[in-house]
Amino acid sequence: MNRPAICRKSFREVSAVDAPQTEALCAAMEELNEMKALTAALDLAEQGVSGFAIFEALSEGIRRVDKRYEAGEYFLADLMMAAHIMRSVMETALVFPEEDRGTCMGRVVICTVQGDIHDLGKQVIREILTHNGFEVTDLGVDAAPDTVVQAIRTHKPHILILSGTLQASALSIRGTIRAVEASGLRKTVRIMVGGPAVKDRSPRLLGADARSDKVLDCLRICHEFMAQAAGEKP
Ligand code: B12
Repeated sequence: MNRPAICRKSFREVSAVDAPQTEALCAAMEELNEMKALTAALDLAEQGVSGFAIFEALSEGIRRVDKRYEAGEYFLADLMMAAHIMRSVMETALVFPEEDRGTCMGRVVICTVQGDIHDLGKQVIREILTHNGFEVTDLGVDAAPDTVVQAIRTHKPHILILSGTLQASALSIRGTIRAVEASGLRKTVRIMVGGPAVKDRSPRLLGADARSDKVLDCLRICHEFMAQAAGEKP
């Protein structure tokens, strides 16, 4: 399907009035109907509904899919289909206008940590940051601590973002930060962690500088990190 040429609203333009309109998209995701989901998302985009509201509807739809999975009505293949639909809608309906990309706000390295292949949350964060002027290097999923350390050496990021979804990924996040500490590079980079794996966890105990589950927090925190870094310059 071709991408529509319309200019979509930014993720920052969240509006409560968008919510009722998004039920069709939510339901299409729950039914695992890709064509219906794409049509509903494009309709919403044409109506000017914010990209964030569309993303939230997809996330709610995927939570409904998960409930059915937990109830034994859906299986792993259905979760894979849900992820496929989410990616497909995000690629088709959540396109950001190129002209919004300004001068480089800072360099970011992002990944899903070792042992975890969930990446839809990470993907959205990457898009939001890229759209807002950050230069983002995405190491993908299942990123080993050594890969992360090497990426810090190569790309010299101001910020490292570690995402984890599985419960076990909290340990992987901690292990990755320990590897960064052991490499002597910890002082060169601010670290933000997020995703369901670290919900309710203290960032300090994980060795991170910040933690959040909300994609929109991510942009605010990155701006704060950059302001702090600027303040530290001699
Ligand atoms: C889709 C899905 C999959 C897809 C993933 C595809 C992909 N490319 O991501 C597939 C089918 C591959 C999959 C595989 C598995 N999955 Co799965 N999966 C899901 C499901 C249904 C949705 C996850 C999702 O993408 N949600 C949408 C995204 C956008 O939301 P999100 O990830 O929560 O991220 C949000 C925030 O956390 C935030 N965020 C994320 N990272 C960061 C980072 C920062 C810095 C910030 C600020 C924010 C942030 O961004 C998002 C904003 O809303 C969840 C159920 C659920 N309720 O979450 C199960 C779930 C996570 N999976 C689960 C399991 C068990 C598995 C498997 C082990 C299944 C198996 N038997 O093989 C494998 C794991 C393989 C592995 N090694 O990782 C369990 C995890 C249990 C646990 N607590 O550990 C869940 C909860 C299902 C369940 N009810 O049991 N899964």
